[in-house]
Amino acid sequence: MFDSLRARREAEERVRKEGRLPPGQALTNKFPVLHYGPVPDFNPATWDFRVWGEVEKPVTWTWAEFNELPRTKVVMDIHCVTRWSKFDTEWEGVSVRTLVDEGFIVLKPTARFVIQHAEYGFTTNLPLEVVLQNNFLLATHFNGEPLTPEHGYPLRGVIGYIPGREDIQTPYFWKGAKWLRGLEFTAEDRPGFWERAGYHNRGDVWKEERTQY
Ligand SMILES: Nc1nc2c(c(=O)[nH]1)N[C@H]1C(S)=C(S)[C@@H](COP(=O)(O)O)O[C@H]1N2
Ligand SMILES: [Mo]
Repeated sequence: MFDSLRARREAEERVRKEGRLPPGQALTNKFPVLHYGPVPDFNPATWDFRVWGEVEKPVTWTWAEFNELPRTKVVMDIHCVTRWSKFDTEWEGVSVRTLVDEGFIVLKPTARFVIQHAEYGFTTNLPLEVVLQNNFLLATHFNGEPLTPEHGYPLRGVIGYIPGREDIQTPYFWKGAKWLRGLEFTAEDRPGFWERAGYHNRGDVWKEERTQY
């Protein structure tokens, strides 16, 4: 118990020295669960993933089809607005950048924002440029295992900090929707669930953009 407390402190000191601990954050080795509402069931026979809005052709993928899309792995640090940070987390799934580059999604020039739509109507919004960054992924796996139900199985958005990538934006972890069912590309920005509840619209972890007030 005290050994693990000391190990946590030492790990936190290390990431602080490396410049990877954002202001107001603390390192955790746990993986807290945070969301509003119940954990939905998953039925692979009826699940689908929709892409619509400012795209040349809306698409719908079944679970089987989604699993045929090109896959990517990314290691990043995730930062929750409730002040815990988890380092060197490994995610596997589908990169929106790859889907666009390889023509699975054809954007209209008017597309500027992306709304993630999840089960029970949960949404969160990001600028298109952020969704196309390497630190945003449609993830099916965490640390080599399928997501657990409470962390978003079968699919969630994830966003985090890739060490050294000061050139790309890092929003807080709430901007990854668990139980993700679709992406809506829009011309205008539209605040999502937590953004309407008072969270910051951009939520940059390095600028501590936690709330609007
Ligand atoms: N569908 C859905 N996704 C969600 C949320 C939610 O309420 N519903 N909460 C967000 C918030 S506030 C956080 S901090 C992260 C937490 O993810 P975790 O439970 O895997 O740690 O999920 C985000 N994604
Ligand atoms: Mo959160």
